[in-house]
Amino acid sequence: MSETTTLSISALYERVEAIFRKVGLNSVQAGALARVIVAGERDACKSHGIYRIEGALRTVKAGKVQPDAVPDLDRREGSAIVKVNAKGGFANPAFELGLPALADRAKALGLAALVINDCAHFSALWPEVEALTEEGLAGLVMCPSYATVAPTGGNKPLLGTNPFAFGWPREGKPPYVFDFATSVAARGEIELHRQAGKPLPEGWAIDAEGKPTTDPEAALAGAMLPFGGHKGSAIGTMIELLAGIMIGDLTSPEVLDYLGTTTLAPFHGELIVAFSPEAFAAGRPGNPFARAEVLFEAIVGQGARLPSQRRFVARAKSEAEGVALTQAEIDQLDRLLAL
Ligand code: NDP
Ligand code: PYC
Repeated sequence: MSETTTLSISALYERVEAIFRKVGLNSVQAGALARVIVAGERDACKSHGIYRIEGALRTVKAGKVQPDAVPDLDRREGSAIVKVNAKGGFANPAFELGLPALADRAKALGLAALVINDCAHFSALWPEVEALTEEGLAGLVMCPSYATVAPTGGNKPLLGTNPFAFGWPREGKPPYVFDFATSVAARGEIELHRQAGKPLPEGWAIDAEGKPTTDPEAALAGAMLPFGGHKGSAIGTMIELLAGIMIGDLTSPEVLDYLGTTTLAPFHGELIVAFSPEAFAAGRPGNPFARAEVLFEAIVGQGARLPSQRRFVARAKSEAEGVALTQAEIDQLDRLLAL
């Protein structure tokens, strides 16, 4: 077990934000990126924590994201579709800008969507569904990525790892939230296995010849596999349709053509849908939140755990004790701060 150093959440935030400010991100971009990365590290989601800083910096250096972008909210009133153009910046500040209008309209209309276009995107989606559940709304979030996943029955990268997240608000308790790649695992997990010199579990990937592999290098050169066979393949395809083609933005193969590499943050759009459970259940028997609790209790009553429980436990620990980082991670932050 390697030695760890514990930083408070605010101290980690200050370091991450300072790294982004040093390479020229404006305060809107740097603040939103630092919030999402620190939240990942705080919740022990290592594949989308501080590990992502270097990828974001490479993307800035390659000129594939606008470090000083100021996202633009289309202020037309009344529509259930709220649009934010990220102006070539990262998705996270665009989400923060669009959230109040999305929540207001979902409460007023029962249902609303936020479309983010023209953004670089590297983050986990649960911070966004949690922001909706904090407003008492249920939410769905999805986006493409770059072509790294073979459709079931195929053998070449085509779909993205296309993350898909859902949240349901709970009175006085952490929300019900799931958030997963539609590939067997996030690509970040494969890269972390490669860095640690560990083999992949079987069934995650195929090599460039289409043969099953547990070698992370061969997997990165070949293709990842969808989760759940044809079912994950179909959900990944739905995300290309809804959060790529339908919103007039890039699909995962188009993103890979545009970037020419998977070492930079993908550039595409994102779709966020917010639902008011009260509005949908109006006029029907029972309170939707109370009924949901009966379902959650039945799940837990069988000994199963709810998704995100691991994260909420990790969050409580980080909030009480700070975030434990290895010496290599501290060195990485120091090196990036000295750039
Ligand atoms: P995981 O497989 O680690 O987890 C998926 C979900 O399942 C989580 O909500 C997790 O909760 C839950 N879960 C795991 N085990 C159990 C269990 N035994 N019982 C109940 N629930 C469980 O996620 P992935 O590796 O697929 O994805 C990781 C992250 O990568 C996601 O946040 C995703 O948004 C991000 N990602 C981002 C992409 C992008 O392009 N921006 C692309 C692909 C992925 P818990 O966390 O509590 O374990
Ligand atoms: O982990 O699959 C992933 C991923 C791709 C882009 C951002 N995260």
